[in-house]
Amino acid sequence: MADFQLHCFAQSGHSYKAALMLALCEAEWEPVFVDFFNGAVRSPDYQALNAMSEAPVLVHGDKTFTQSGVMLDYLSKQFGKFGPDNEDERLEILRWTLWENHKLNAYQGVYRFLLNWAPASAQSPDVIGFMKGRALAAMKTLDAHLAGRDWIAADRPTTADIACSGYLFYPRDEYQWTEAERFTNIEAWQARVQGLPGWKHPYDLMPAKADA
Ligand SMILES: N[C@@H](CCC(=O)N[C@@H](CS)C(=O)NCC(=O)O)C(=O)O
Repeated sequence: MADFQLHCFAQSGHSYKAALMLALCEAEWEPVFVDFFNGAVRSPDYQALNAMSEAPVLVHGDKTFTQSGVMLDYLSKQFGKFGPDNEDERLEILRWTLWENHKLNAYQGVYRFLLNWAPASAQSPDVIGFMKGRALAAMKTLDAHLAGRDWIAADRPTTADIACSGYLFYPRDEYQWTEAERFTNIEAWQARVQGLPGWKHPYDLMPAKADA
């Protein structure tokens, strides 16, 4: 058995954060497929693993972690990588990790879910439009922050960069982004993230139903 098990699925940007961190740290890990689109996170077995009914879940020996930000913090300490060098950096990483969970990845994730996988009865144009507006506002915030800087929270990549990567590498057509909805500072930063040794696309790191 590998050192780490990550309960995840390919379309999950929240899971991608932990999967990408494991890959960048060259950890020995294996994915455990979560059949999210068939309601797996609501099953009693899964809720025994994660009472919050969410993917991802990270298992390391006798330790079980939920919440991607907690996993990134734990893994950065385990591997001595992508963590802070001082208290100011620690707080800056925490600030962006809290923000991405609330504003960036939460809205992008729900917006993309509604567009692609929600039942027709849940695809209200008003709700989708609202989610899209919130997702774009968060991307505008990140784009402005990245103007004139290479990395989000320090002068080198940290878990804040990995956290903000959650939903940004999925195909643009899954969000139906138009050509006008482009963020050049985010795209330049994404190229730097993609250049990190061990980087992989979410669809190459985590299982989907067909290959589970
Ligand atoms: N704050 C959580 C968010 C996790 C999350 O929302 N995961 C989605 C899948 S990508 C989920 O399981 N959603 C179930 C639900 O909201 O009912 C984290 O960062 O781990």
